[in-house]
Amino acid sequence: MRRAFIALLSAGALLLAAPVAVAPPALATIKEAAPGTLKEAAAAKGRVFGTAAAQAHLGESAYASTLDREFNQLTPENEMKWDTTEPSRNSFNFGAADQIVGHAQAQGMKIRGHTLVWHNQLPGWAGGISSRDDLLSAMRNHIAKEAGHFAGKIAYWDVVNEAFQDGSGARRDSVFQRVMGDGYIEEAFRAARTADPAAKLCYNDYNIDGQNAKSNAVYAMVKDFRARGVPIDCVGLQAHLTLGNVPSDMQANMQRFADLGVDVHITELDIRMSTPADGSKLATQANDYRKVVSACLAVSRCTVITVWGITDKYSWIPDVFPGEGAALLFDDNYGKKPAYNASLEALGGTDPGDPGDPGDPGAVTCSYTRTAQWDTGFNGQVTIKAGSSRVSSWTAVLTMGSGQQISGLWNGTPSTSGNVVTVKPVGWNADLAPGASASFGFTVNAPGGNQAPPALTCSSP
Ligand code: 9MR
Repeated sequence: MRRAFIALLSAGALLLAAPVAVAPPALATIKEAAPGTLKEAAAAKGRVFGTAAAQAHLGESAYASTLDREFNQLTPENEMKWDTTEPSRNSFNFGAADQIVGHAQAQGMKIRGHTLVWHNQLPGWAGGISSRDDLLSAMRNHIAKEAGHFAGKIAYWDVVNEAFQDGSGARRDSVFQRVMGDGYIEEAFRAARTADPAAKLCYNDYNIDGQNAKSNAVYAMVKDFRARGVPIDCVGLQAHLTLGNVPSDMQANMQRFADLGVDVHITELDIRMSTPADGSKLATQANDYRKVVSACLAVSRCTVITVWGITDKYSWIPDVFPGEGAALLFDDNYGKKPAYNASLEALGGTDPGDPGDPGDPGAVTCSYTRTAQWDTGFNGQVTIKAGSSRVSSWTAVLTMGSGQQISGLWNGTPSTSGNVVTVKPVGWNADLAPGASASFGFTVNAPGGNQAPPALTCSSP
């Protein structure tokens, strides 16, 4: 026998469900003691927690729901790169980028533009220019058109990416460097400021996470830019790290950049290991993520932490480093890895999937969040959480308000009777270990503008 819980969503939902059943203590049933997602925990610390994401995967429901649940900043992984946006000269294609930007905006996520000037993923026509004036004009046009197209939507731009060499800290030998010389970086920043005055403009690079010749060179450049009034607002430390090798001076390195008057962002965090993963490697990785998050929290100007992908399934690592991978916070099946829990804890959060209230043996509780809204509808997400005993299945019942209709539902199996929608699992998310949770999402059409949350109850099985 399972108990059913009525989750009180808001005073409005309460009125819809049962106008007389005022029961304030039930609120405590669904109230979490600490933030339960990365983005909520980061927000409580005044930080943003982001991920790279690919437009091509947004149609995969577990991908989109994990993205939307956990992250409040999105970096398009490839869609804004020069070869995609300007494949031939002065002919622009923003289709894929517009789509992923639209998704991020609907979710209220900040967007990181990535990246305006980079030697990789550069179209052949640009790489073939040999006159300084011509390349400068092509670069200025690219920045004006791309940053101009997205102006007002971008929180941060990676204006120039990876312009320094490993080891020596000398400038990387790229077409920009060869043809335009050292001055191209500041030209790019000036053009970006003109095109989108509201975006924070960042220099982004890898292997500058600790203090070394390369980060020293970037430091000297930022110091010089600040002294001469070249517009730069932030430095991105990519943080593509290997297991057990978080630089011990990462915090000190971030602090020295912050002391120049720029924000510091961790922009592409992943921590790779030799595959297959095992418990010991995953524990080391969790500790590594904890160190990175804690270092950021110790520096007040470290305001953004972004991981380079949601799930290990789509990480760039195995393609480039064969035999390595498992570098991210969610495994191939979107399961939370120890690194996820360590990152959340370092941010002061607690996984609501942790074994919960021992006073509720066998019960499930549920909660609702609105994940997007527009004039005539909204998206909602329901999370069902097992108590201290395993449950083999669950049922959630949504009572829709007046003028509301569910037009799509994912990660659940709905059946509708009048304004009551009963949702069962889809199979893979039926069985919940003690304290574990499952979520489903749905879209509500509400042409009359009724945004009130549906009333929600849940039970097991
Ligand atoms: O993750 C990106 C991968 O899908 C691309 O194939 C690759 C091509 O250059 O770029 C990857 O992202 C890179 C990022 O844009 C800049 N820093 C290093 C990242 C990993 O290579």
